[in-house]
Amino acid sequence: GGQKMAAEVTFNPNKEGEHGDAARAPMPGKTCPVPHVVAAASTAGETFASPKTGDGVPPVGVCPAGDLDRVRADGGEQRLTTNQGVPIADNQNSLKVGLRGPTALEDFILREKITHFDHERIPERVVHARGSAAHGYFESYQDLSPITRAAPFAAAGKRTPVFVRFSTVAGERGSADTVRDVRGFAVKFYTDEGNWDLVGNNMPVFFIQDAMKFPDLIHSVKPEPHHAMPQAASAHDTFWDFVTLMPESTHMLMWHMSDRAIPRSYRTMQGFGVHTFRLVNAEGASVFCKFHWNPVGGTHSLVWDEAAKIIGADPDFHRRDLWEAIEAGAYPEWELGLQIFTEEQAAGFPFDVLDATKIVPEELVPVQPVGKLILNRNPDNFFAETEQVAFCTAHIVPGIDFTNDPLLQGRIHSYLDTQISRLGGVNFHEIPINAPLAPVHNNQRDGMHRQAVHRGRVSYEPNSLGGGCPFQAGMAGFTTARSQMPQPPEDKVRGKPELFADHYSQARLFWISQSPAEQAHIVNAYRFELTKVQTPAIRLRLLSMLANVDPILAEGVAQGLGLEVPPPMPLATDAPSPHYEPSPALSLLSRPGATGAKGRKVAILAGHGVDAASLKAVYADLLAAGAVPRVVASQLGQLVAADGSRLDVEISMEAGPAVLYDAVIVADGAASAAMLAGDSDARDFVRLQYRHSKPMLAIGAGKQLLEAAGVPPVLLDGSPDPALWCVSVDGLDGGMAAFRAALGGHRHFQREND
Ligand code: HDE
Repeated sequence: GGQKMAAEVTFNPNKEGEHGDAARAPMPGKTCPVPHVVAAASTAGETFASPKTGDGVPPVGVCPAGDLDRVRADGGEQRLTTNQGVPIADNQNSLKVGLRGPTALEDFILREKITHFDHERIPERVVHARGSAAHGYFESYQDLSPITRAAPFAAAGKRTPVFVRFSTVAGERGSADTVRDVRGFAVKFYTDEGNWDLVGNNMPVFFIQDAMKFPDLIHSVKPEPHHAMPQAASAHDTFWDFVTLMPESTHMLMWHMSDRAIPRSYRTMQGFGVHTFRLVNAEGASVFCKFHWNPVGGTHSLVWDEAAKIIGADPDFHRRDLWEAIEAGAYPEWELGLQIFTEEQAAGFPFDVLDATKIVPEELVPVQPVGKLILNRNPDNFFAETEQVAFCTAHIVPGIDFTNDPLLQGRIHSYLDTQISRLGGVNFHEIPINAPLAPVHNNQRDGMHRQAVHRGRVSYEPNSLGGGCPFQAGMAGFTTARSQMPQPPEDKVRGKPELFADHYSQARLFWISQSPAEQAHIVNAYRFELTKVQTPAIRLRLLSMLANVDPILAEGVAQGLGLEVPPPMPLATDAPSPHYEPSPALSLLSRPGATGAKGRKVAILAGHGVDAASLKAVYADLLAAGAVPRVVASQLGQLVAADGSRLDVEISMEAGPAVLYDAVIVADGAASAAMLAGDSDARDFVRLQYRHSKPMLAIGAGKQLLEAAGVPPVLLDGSPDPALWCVSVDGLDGGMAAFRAALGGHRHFQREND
C-alpha cells in the first residue's frame, strides 16, 4: 500500500537545480507531465479532472458566443515566456549579484511579473460585485414579429446566444452567496442586430421609484462607513433608517424579507425585467411589456437558519451549484414569459406602470410563454468573462424600447458610465465577452486599450472620400416607438405622478398571497433584521409602516421585538387605496417545478458495519433519478460493511455538513447505526435536516440515529411527519418512491414551530 501511494505522488523535478553552483546554469527545461486531460481534448488543461468540479477544459468547438479561439490562451506543452514572448529560463529566482547579493534593477523578468501582478485587480462593481455566470442560448417558441421586430423573436426555433450573470447586490466580490439579498439576473443576448441586455432581478419590484434615490439606497445598505460593518447584510441601522423613511420601499421590503431573498439555487429563482418596457413592430406600433423568467426547476428557497449556516459551510454555494449543474449536463432552464398590454389598458390600471414599486398582477395581464433560456457552458475564465462582462440597460436592439419609468431612465445612464471606470475606458465593448456578434462599424476612434485597427483616413460622416460609408441604416436601424396616446405639453418639474403615492396596497397583495409558512418566514425575517438594528426609534418606524400593510403582520413583528404596534404611518395620499384579491402566482409554492429529484443532493449517512447492498441500491436509485447522492461518514477512507466488502466514503460530516444537502438517508446496519448514534456530528446532521424541513429516510437499523438525535416521527399535533420515513429493507422500494417524490417538491414546513 505504502509503495503504491508513493508511486502516485508527484514531486517537483526542478527543485534540485535551484541552489548553490547548480543555479549558475539553468536546467534544461524539465517539466512535469501534463495531466491526463490533454489526451481527452485538444487543449491542455491546467487543472486535474474531477468528476465533481469538471476538468476545467472548455468543450472543444462549442462556443455559442462566437469564435473565441483567437483570444483563448493555453500554456499546455508550451515554454514559459515574458509578455514580449521572450523565453524564460528560470522562474524561481530573481537576478542577484552573487547568490547572497542584492537583486539587480535590470531584472526585467522579475519586474514585468511583479508589475503585472500589482495591477491584477480592477475595481469591483459598486453594486452586484459578487456574481457567477454561464453561457447558453435563448430559443423562441414562435414568430413574434406582429408585436416586436426584435431579432431573437423573429422565428419559431430561432436560437440567440446569451451570457447570463447572477449576483447578490450588497456584498463585496468575495462575500458569501446565501446572504439575505436581492439577486441580479442579467442576460446579454448576442442578437443579429447587436447586443440586447435585459438587466433584471429575481424580484419584480424595487425599493425606490426614482434614480435620484439610488446612491442613497445603496449607501444605506452597504457596510456602515465608519467601521465597514456589516458585510453583505441589510440587517443594520442605516438600511432600516433609510427605508423606513421611504414608504415607497414597503412593497419591495416584503419581497426582501420573504424566502425569495435566500434562493436554494440560481436555478430555482425567477427573474424579472422589473420596469415596463415597450415592444415595437416593424410598422412602429408598440405595446407595453413586462419580462418574466420562470425556472423550469420550480421556485425553491433555503430557510434562514440554513442560509446563515451555509455562509460558513460553503460561501460559494450558489456559484458551485451553477457550475456543477452545467458540468454534469443538468443544464439550467427558464421559460421567458411576457405580460403584454396596451397604453389604453395601462391607463385603466389602479397603479402607474411607470412605477417600479408595482407589479402588474398576473390575474390582470397573464404571462405568455414565448421562449426558453438554457445555460449549457461554463466560462473558460472567471475574470475574462464573468468579471469583465458589462451589462448596460442602454443596450437595446430594434424592437425593444424604454418607457419613461424614472428609475429606468436613470439606469440608462448609469451602466455605461460605470464601465468606464470599472473596465478602464470607453472601449470595453471590444473585450471579447462584450463584443457583439453583429459587426461594428462607426467613426468612433482611439481611447484607452483600443483593439480595432481602423483602416483608411475617413473617420467622419458625411464623407465622400470613404464613399459615404459606413452609411446610415435608415428604416432598418433603431427607431424609438411613438406613444399611441396623445401627450399634452408639460412643464419641466421635479415630482411624481399621483398614483406613485400608493405605497401599501401591493405590499398587502403580496402578504395575502403567501402561504402560512411563507408569512411566518416574513415575520421572522423582519424580527431578525430589526433585532440587529440598534436604534429603537427605527424599529417603531418600521412597525408603523407595517401597520399600513396588515395588522397580523405588524402584530407578529411587534411581538418578536417585544414592542406594541404604534399608530400607522401617515399616508402620502387621501385617494382610496385599490383593493386586490390574493394572487397565487406570488407564492413560491405555486411553482414546484418539472424537474423532480434532478440535481437534488442527498447525503447517505453510514458507518462501519453498514448494510452494503441496500446502500448501493438507494445510491443507484438516486443516480437513476438524476439526483446527486454522496456517502457521508465520520471521516474519509473506506467503510468495512457488514458483509466484509469495502465502500468509499465520499465526504466527511465535517467537510460536508447537513446544510449542504437537500435530504438525508440513514443507511441500514446495526453497527453502522450504533456508530452514528454515538457521533454528535451525525446527531446534529439529522437534527438540522429535520429542522430545515427536508425529506429524511432511515433504512432498518438507521432509525436508531433519529431516535438518538431526538428527531420525532410525528408532528406536534400527533399526525405522522409527511417527509420522514423509517422503512425496513423489504419496504425500501416504497420508501424510496415517496422519498424521491418529496425530494423534487417543496419543503415540509409543517415541522416548523419557530
Ligand atoms: Fe443596477 N447597477 N442600478 N439595478 N444592476 C449595476 O452596473 C443602477 C437596478 C442590476 O451582472 C451597476 O455594471 C442604478 C434595478 C443588475 O454585471 C450600476 C439604479 C435593477 C446588475 C447600476 C439601479 C438592477 C446591476 C454596477 C437605479 C433590476 C449587475 C455595476 C436607477 C431591474 C449586472 C454595473 C451584472 C448593476 C446602477 C437599479 C439590476 C452602478 C443607477 C431596478 C442585475 O451601473
